[in-house]
Amino acid sequence: MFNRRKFLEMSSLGLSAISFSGFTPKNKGTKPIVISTWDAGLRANKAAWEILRNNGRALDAVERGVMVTEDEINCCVGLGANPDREGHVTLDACIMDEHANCGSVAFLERIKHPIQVARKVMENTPHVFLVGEGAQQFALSQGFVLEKDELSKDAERNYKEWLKKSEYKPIINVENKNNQTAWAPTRFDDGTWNHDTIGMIAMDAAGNLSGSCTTSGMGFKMRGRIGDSPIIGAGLFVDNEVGAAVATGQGEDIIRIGGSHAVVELMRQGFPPEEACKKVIERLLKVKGEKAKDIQAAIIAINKKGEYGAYCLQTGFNYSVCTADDKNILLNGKNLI
Ligand code: SD4
Repeated sequence: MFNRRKFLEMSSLGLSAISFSGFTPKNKGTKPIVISTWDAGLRANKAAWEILRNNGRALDAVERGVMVTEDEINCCVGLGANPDREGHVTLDACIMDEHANCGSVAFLERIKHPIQVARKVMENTPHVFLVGEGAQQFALSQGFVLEKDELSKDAERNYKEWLKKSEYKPIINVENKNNQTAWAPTRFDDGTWNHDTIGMIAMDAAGNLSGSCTTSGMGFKMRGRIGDSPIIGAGLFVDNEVGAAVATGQGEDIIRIGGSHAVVELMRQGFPPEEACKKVIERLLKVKGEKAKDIQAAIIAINKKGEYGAYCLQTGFNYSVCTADDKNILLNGKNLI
Protein backbone atom coordinates (compact mmCIF):
# COMPACT_ATOMS: atom_id res chain seq x y z
CA MET A 1 0.00 0.00 0.00
CA PHE A 2 1.23 3.45 -0.82
CA ASN A 3 0.95 5.58 2.31
CA ARG A 4 2.08 8.96 3.60
CA ARG A 5 5.09 7.55 5.44
CA LYS A 6 6.30 5.83 2.31
CA PHE A 7 5.79 9.03 0.36
CA LEU A 8 7.90 11.00 2.85
CA GLU A 9 10.64 8.38 2.82
CA MET A 10 10.69 8.48 -0.96
CA SER A 11 10.60 12.26 -1.20
CA SER A 12 13.58 12.51 1.12
CA LEU A 13 15.48 10.33 -1.33
CA GLY A 14 14.32 12.33 -4.31
CA LEU A 15 12.41 9.34 -5.67
CA SER A 16 9.31 9.51 -7.79
CA ALA A 17 6.06 8.52 -6.11
CA ILE A 18 4.39 8.04 -9.45
CA SER A 19 6.79 5.48 -10.77
CA PHE A 20 6.67 3.65 -7.43
CA SER A 21 2.89 3.43 -7.24
CA GLY A 22 2.52 2.74 -10.96
CA PHE A 23 4.82 -0.26 -11.08
CA THR A 24 3.52 -3.79 -11.38
CA PRO A 25 6.04 -6.48 -10.47
CA LYS A 26 7.17 -8.34 -13.57
CA ASN A 27 7.38 -11.79 -12.14
CA LYS A 28 5.65 -13.67 -9.39
CA GLY A 29 8.05 -14.19 -6.51
CA THR A 30 9.42 -17.68 -6.13
CA LYS A 31 11.96 -19.57 -4.02
CA PRO A 32 14.44 -21.03 -4.29
CA ILE A 33 15.76 -18.91 -7.12
CA VAL A 34 19.19 -18.18 -8.58
CA ILE A 35 20.04 -15.56 -11.17
CA SER A 36 23.36 -14.66 -12.71
CA THR A 37 24.89 -12.34 -15.27
CA TRP A 38 25.41 -13.27 -18.93
CA ASP A 39 24.83 -16.50 -20.80
CA ALA A 40 27.63 -18.31 -18.97
CA GLY A 41 25.23 -17.99 -16.05
CA LEU A 42 23.09 -20.79 -17.49
CA ARG A 43 25.79 -23.35 -16.74
CA ALA A 44 26.65 -21.75 -13.43
CA ASN A 45 22.98 -21.66 -12.38
CA LYS A 46 22.69 -25.38 -13.02
CA ALA A 47 25.38 -26.13 -10.46
CA ALA A 48 23.88 -23.68 -7.98
CA TRP A 49 20.44 -25.20 -8.51
CA GLU A 50 21.68 -28.66 -7.51
CA ILE A 51 22.36 -27.21 -4.06
CA LEU A 52 19.19 -25.13 -3.84
CA ARG A 53 16.86 -27.94 -4.89
CA ASN A 54 18.26 -30.10 -2.09
CA ASN A 55 17.44 -27.42 0.47
CA GLY A 56 21.05 -26.26 0.52
CA ARG A 57 22.20 -22.85 1.63
CA ALA A 58 22.22 -19.95 -0.84
CA LEU A 59 25.82 -19.20 0.19
CA ASP A 60 26.98 -22.65 -0.93
CA ALA A 61 24.96 -22.33 -4.13
CA VAL A 62 26.48 -19.00 -5.20
CA GLU A 63 29.99 -20.21 -4.44
CA ARG A 64 29.60 -23.50 -6.29
CA GLY A 65 27.75 -21.86 -9.19
CA VAL A 66 30.42 -19.35 -10.16
CA MET A 67 33.18 -21.92 -9.73
CA VAL A 68 31.80 -23.53 -12.89
CA THR A 69 32.60 -20.34 -14.81
CA GLU A 70 35.99 -19.92 -13.14
CA ASP A 71 36.75 -23.43 -14.37
CA GLU A 72 35.83 -22.79 -18.02
CA ILE A 73 39.21 -22.23 -19.57
CA ASN A 74 37.77 -20.86 -22.80
CA CYS A 75 35.70 -18.35 -20.99
CA CYS A 76 36.22 -14.81 -19.89
CA VAL A 77 36.42 -15.39 -16.15
CA GLY A 78 39.23 -17.11 -14.25
CA LEU A 79 42.76 -18.08 -15.19
CA GLY A 80 41.96 -18.61 -18.88
CA ALA A 81 40.93 -14.98 -19.29
CA ASN A 82 42.64 -11.96 -20.82
CA PRO A 83 45.69 -10.70 -18.92
CA ASP A 84 46.67 -7.21 -17.79
CA ARG A 85 49.01 -5.07 -19.90
CA GLU A 86 52.01 -6.90 -18.59
CA GLY A 87 50.63 -10.27 -19.61
CA HIS A 88 49.47 -11.57 -16.22
CA VAL A 89 45.96 -12.70 -15.34
CA THR A 90 44.85 -11.12 -12.07
CA LEU A 91 41.57 -12.14 -10.47
CA ASP A 92 39.04 -10.40 -8.21
CA ALA A 93 36.10 -11.95 -6.34
CA CYS A 94 33.74 -11.43 -3.45
CA ILE A 95 31.00 -13.25 -1.59
CA MET A 96 28.35 -12.15 0.92
CA ASP A 97 25.90 -14.13 3.04
CA GLU A 98 22.59 -13.65 4.84
CA HIS A 99 24.28 -12.40 8.01
CA ALA A 100 26.12 -9.58 6.23
CA ASN A 101 29.33 -11.57 6.47
CA CYS A 102 31.50 -10.90 3.45
CA GLY A 103 34.90 -11.68 2.01
CA SER A 104 36.88 -10.35 -0.96
CA VAL A 105 40.11 -10.92 -2.79
CA ALA A 106 41.64 -8.84 -5.54
CA PHE A 107 44.75 -8.70 -7.71
CA LEU A 108 45.12 -12.41 -6.98
CA GLU A 109 47.38 -14.39 -9.30
CA ARG A 110 47.74 -18.10 -10.11
CA ILE A 111 44.88 -19.32 -7.94
CA LYS A 112 42.11 -21.14 -9.76
CA HIS A 113 39.09 -20.32 -7.63
CA PRO A 114 39.22 -16.80 -6.21
CA ILE A 115 35.63 -17.14 -5.03
CA GLN A 116 36.65 -19.94 -2.66
CA VAL A 117 39.49 -17.81 -1.35
CA ALA A 118 37.03 -14.94 -0.79
CA ARG A 119 34.87 -17.27 1.26
CA LYS A 120 37.88 -18.33 3.32
CA VAL A 121 38.71 -14.66 3.94
CA MET A 122 35.14 -14.25 5.19
CA GLU A 123 35.19 -17.34 7.40
CA ASN A 124 38.79 -17.73 8.52
CA THR A 125 40.13 -14.21 9.00
CA PRO A 126 39.14 -11.13 11.00
CA HIS A 127 39.20 -9.17 7.71
CA VAL A 128 36.97 -8.60 4.70
CA PHE A 129 39.43 -7.87 1.90
CA LEU A 130 42.87 -9.26 0.98
CA VAL A 131 44.78 -8.26 -2.14
CA GLY A 132 47.77 -9.25 -4.23
CA GLU A 133 50.64 -11.12 -2.68
CA GLY A 134 48.94 -11.21 0.72
CA ALA A 135 45.82 -12.76 -0.78
CA GLN A 136 47.93 -15.36 -2.57
CA GLN A 137 49.91 -16.15 0.59
CA PHE A 138 46.66 -16.59 2.48
CA ALA A 139 45.26 -18.85 -0.25
CA LEU A 140 48.34 -21.07 -0.07
CA SER A 141 48.04 -21.26 3.70
CA GLN A 142 44.49 -22.50 3.21
CA GLY A 143 45.62 -25.34 0.95
CA PHE A 144 45.06 -23.77 -2.47
CA VAL A 145 47.53 -24.74 -5.18
CA LEU A 146 49.68 -22.30 -7.15
CA GLU A 147 48.81 -22.79 -10.83
CA LYS A 148 51.27 -22.24 -13.69
CA ASP A 149 51.86 -18.63 -14.73
CA GLU A 150 50.69 -19.07 -18.32
CA LEU A 151 47.96 -17.78 -20.58
CA SER A 152 45.25 -19.86 -22.22
CA LYS A 153 45.51 -20.20 -26.00
CA ASP A 154 42.76 -17.66 -26.62
CA ALA A 155 44.16 -15.20 -24.11
CA GLU A 156 47.65 -15.47 -25.57
CA ARG A 157 46.36 -14.73 -29.05
CA ASN A 158 44.21 -11.85 -27.79
CA TYR A 159 47.16 -10.42 -25.88
CA LYS A 160 49.50 -10.61 -28.88
CA GLU A 161 46.88 -8.88 -30.96
CA TRP A 162 46.45 -6.21 -28.29
CA LEU A 163 50.21 -5.62 -28.05
CA LYS A 164 50.28 -4.51 -31.69
CA LYS A 165 48.63 -1.23 -30.70
CA SER A 166 48.78 -1.42 -26.91
CA GLU A 167 45.70 0.77 -26.67
CA TYR A 168 43.42 0.52 -23.67
CA LYS A 169 39.99 0.69 -25.19
CA PRO A 170 37.73 -1.67 -23.34
CA ILE A 171 35.10 -2.80 -25.81
CA ILE A 172 32.67 -4.50 -23.58
CA ASN A 173 29.48 -6.02 -24.66
CA VAL A 174 29.98 -5.60 -28.39
CA GLU A 175 26.74 -6.45 -29.97
CA ASN A 176 26.18 -8.85 -32.75
CA LYS A 177 29.84 -9.36 -33.67
CA ASN A 178 30.05 -11.65 -36.72
CA ASN A 179 26.25 -11.64 -36.72
CA GLN A 180 26.30 -14.42 -34.18
CA THR A 181 23.48 -13.36 -31.92
CA ALA A 182 21.45 -10.33 -31.01
CA TRP A 183 23.42 -10.06 -27.81
CA ALA A 184 27.04 -10.57 -26.86
CA PRO A 185 27.82 -14.19 -26.06
CA THR A 186 30.49 -15.22 -23.58
CA ARG A 187 32.87 -16.12 -26.37
CA PHE A 188 32.85 -15.28 -30.06
CA ASP A 189 33.84 -17.77 -32.78
CA ASP A 190 37.16 -16.02 -33.29
CA GLY A 191 38.16 -16.75 -29.68
CA THR A 192 37.70 -13.22 -28.40
CA TRP A 193 35.29 -12.25 -25.67
CA ASN A 194 34.06 -9.00 -24.37
CA HIS A 195 33.01 -9.52 -20.83
CA ASP A 196 34.96 -10.91 -17.98
CA THR A 197 32.70 -11.46 -15.04
CA ILE A 198 30.01 -13.57 -13.51
CA GLY A 199 27.81 -12.29 -10.71
CA MET A 200 25.28 -14.56 -9.04
CA ILE A 201 22.60 -13.98 -6.40
CA ALA A 202 20.29 -16.59 -4.89
CA MET A 203 17.54 -17.15 -2.37
CA ASP A 204 17.33 -20.61 -0.84
CA ALA A 205 14.30 -22.60 0.29
CA ALA A 206 14.63 -21.11 3.78
CA GLY A 207 14.32 -17.63 2.22
CA ASN A 208 17.92 -16.59 2.87
CA LEU A 209 19.88 -14.55 0.34
CA SER A 210 23.55 -14.66 -0.68
CA GLY A 211 25.64 -13.46 -3.59
CA SER A 212 28.98 -13.90 -5.33
CA CYS A 213 30.95 -12.13 -8.02
CA THR A 214 34.16 -13.22 -9.73
CA THR A 215 36.15 -11.72 -12.57
CA SER A 216 39.45 -11.38 -14.36
CA GLY A 217 38.63 -7.68 -14.59
CA MET A 218 38.87 -5.69 -17.77
CA GLY A 219 41.32 -7.23 -20.24
CA PHE A 220 44.58 -5.29 -20.75
CA LYS A 221 43.99 -3.18 -17.66
CA MET A 222 46.90 -1.45 -15.92
CA ARG A 223 48.76 -3.73 -13.57
CA GLY A 224 47.17 -3.51 -10.15
CA ARG A 225 43.81 -2.21 -11.43
CA ILE A 226 40.80 -3.43 -9.48
CA GLY A 227 37.23 -2.91 -10.64
CA ASP A 228 33.88 -3.04 -8.88
CA SER A 229 33.54 -6.83 -8.76
CA PRO A 230 35.35 -7.55 -5.46
CA ILE A 231 34.08 -4.40 -3.77
CA ILE A 232 31.16 -5.00 -1.43
CA GLY A 233 28.52 -2.37 -2.16
CA ALA A 234 29.76 -1.72 -5.71
CA GLY A 235 29.93 -5.11 -7.44
CA LEU A 236 27.75 -6.99 -4.94
CA PHE A 237 25.48 -6.31 -2.01
CA VAL A 238 23.18 -8.51 0.04
CA ASP A 239 20.79 -7.50 2.80
CA ASN A 240 18.82 -10.49 3.96
CA GLU A 241 15.88 -8.34 5.05
CA VAL A 242 15.56 -6.69 1.66
CA GLY A 243 17.30 -8.27 -1.32
CA ALA A 244 20.52 -8.73 -3.23
CA ALA A 245 22.12 -7.14 -6.29
CA VAL A 246 25.19 -7.77 -8.40
CA ALA A 247 26.72 -5.71 -11.20
CA THR A 248 28.74 -6.17 -14.36
CA GLY A 249 30.28 -3.80 -16.88
CA GLN A 250 32.62 -0.87 -16.56
CA GLY A 251 33.78 -1.26 -12.97
CA GLU A 252 35.10 2.28 -12.52
CA ASP A 253 31.64 3.69 -13.17
CA ILE A 254 29.81 1.12 -11.08
CA ILE A 255 32.08 2.05 -8.15
CA ARG A 256 31.29 5.75 -8.68
CA ILE A 257 27.60 5.21 -8.01
CA GLY A 258 27.95 2.42 -5.41
CA GLY A 259 25.83 0.37 -7.82
CA SER A 260 24.73 -2.76 -5.99
CA HIS A 261 24.22 -1.11 -2.62
CA ALA A 262 22.11 1.60 -4.25
CA VAL A 263 19.84 -1.02 -5.82
CA VAL A 264 19.32 -2.79 -2.49
CA GLU A 265 18.54 0.51 -0.78
CA LEU A 266 15.93 1.31 -3.42
CA MET A 267 14.37 -2.12 -2.91
CA ARG A 268 14.28 -1.31 0.81
CA GLN A 269 12.12 1.69 -0.09
CA GLY A 270 9.73 -0.65 -1.86
CA PHE A 271 10.87 -0.46 -5.46
CA PRO A 272 10.67 -3.82 -7.26
CA PRO A 273 14.00 -5.20 -8.51
CA GLU A 274 13.74 -4.09 -12.13
CA GLU A 275 12.67 -0.60 -11.18
CA ALA A 276 15.45 -0.33 -8.60
CA CYS A 277 18.07 -1.45 -11.16
CA LYS A 278 16.69 1.01 -13.70
CA LYS A 279 16.95 3.94 -11.30
CA VAL A 280 20.57 3.15 -10.54
CA ILE A 281 21.48 2.79 -14.21
CA GLU A 282 19.77 6.16 -14.74
CA ARG A 283 22.10 7.63 -12.12
CA LEU A 284 25.05 6.21 -13.98
CA LEU A 285 23.80 7.74 -17.21
CA LYS A 286 23.49 11.09 -15.47
CA VAL A 287 27.03 10.86 -14.12
CA LYS A 288 28.54 9.80 -17.46
CA GLY A 289 26.50 12.03 -19.74
CA GLU A 290 27.67 11.82 -23.36
CA LYS A 291 30.37 9.30 -22.46
CA ALA A 292 27.77 6.73 -21.45
CA LYS A 293 27.64 5.48 -25.04
CA ASP A 294 31.22 4.21 -24.69
CA ILE A 295 30.56 1.90 -21.78
CA GLN A 296 28.26 -0.85 -20.61
CA ALA A 297 26.94 -1.45 -17.13
CA ALA A 298 24.21 -3.75 -15.89
CA ILE A 299 22.76 -4.76 -12.55
CA ILE A 300 20.58 -7.74 -11.64
CA ALA A 301 18.59 -8.03 -8.42
CA ILE A 302 16.32 -10.27 -6.34
CA ASN A 303 14.08 -9.06 -3.53
CA LYS A 304 13.00 -10.89 -0.40
CA LYS A 305 9.82 -12.11 -2.15
CA GLY A 306 11.90 -13.85 -4.78
CA GLU A 307 11.00 -11.33 -7.48
CA TYR A 308 13.88 -10.53 -9.82
CA GLY A 309 14.81 -7.93 -12.39
CA ALA A 310 17.68 -6.33 -14.28
CA TYR A 311 18.61 -3.22 -16.20
CA CYS A 312 21.52 -2.23 -18.39
CA LEU A 313 22.84 0.89 -20.03
CA GLN A 314 23.04 -0.38 -23.60
CA THR A 315 21.57 -3.31 -25.50
CA GLY A 316 23.54 -6.51 -25.45
CA PHE A 317 23.30 -7.57 -21.83
CA ASN A 318 21.60 -10.81 -20.88
CA TYR A 319 21.16 -12.72 -17.67
CA SER A 320 20.26 -16.23 -16.62
CA VAL A 321 17.39 -17.09 -14.30
CA CYS A 322 16.77 -20.49 -12.74
CA THR A 323 13.62 -21.23 -10.75
CA ALA A 324 13.31 -24.98 -11.33
CA ASP A 325 15.16 -27.89 -12.94
CA ASP A 326 13.56 -27.23 -16.30
CA LYS A 327 13.36 -23.46 -15.91
CA ASN A 328 16.82 -22.09 -16.48
CA ILE A 329 16.33 -19.33 -18.99
CA LEU A 330 18.27 -16.54 -20.62
CA LEU A 331 16.64 -13.10 -20.61
CA ASN A 332 17.63 -9.85 -22.28
CA GLY A 333 18.17 -7.00 -19.85
CA LYS A 334 16.18 -3.87 -20.68
CA ASN A 335 18.41 -1.00 -21.72
CA LEU A 336 18.34 2.75 -21.19
CA ILE A 337 20.14 3.96 -24.31
C1 SD4 B 1 35.39 -4.93 -13.90
N1 SD4 B 1 33.00 -5.19 -13.72
O1 SD4 B 1 36.45 -5.44 -13.57
C2 SD4 B 1 34.19 -5.84 -14.18
C3 SD4 B 1 34.16 -6.16 -15.66
C4 SD4 B 1 32.93 -6.84 -16.15
O2 SD4 B 1 31.96 -8.05 -17.84
O3 SD4 B 1 31.90 -6.90 -15.53
N2 SD4 B 1 33.00 -7.38 -17.35
O4 SD4 B 1 35.26 -3.72 -14.04
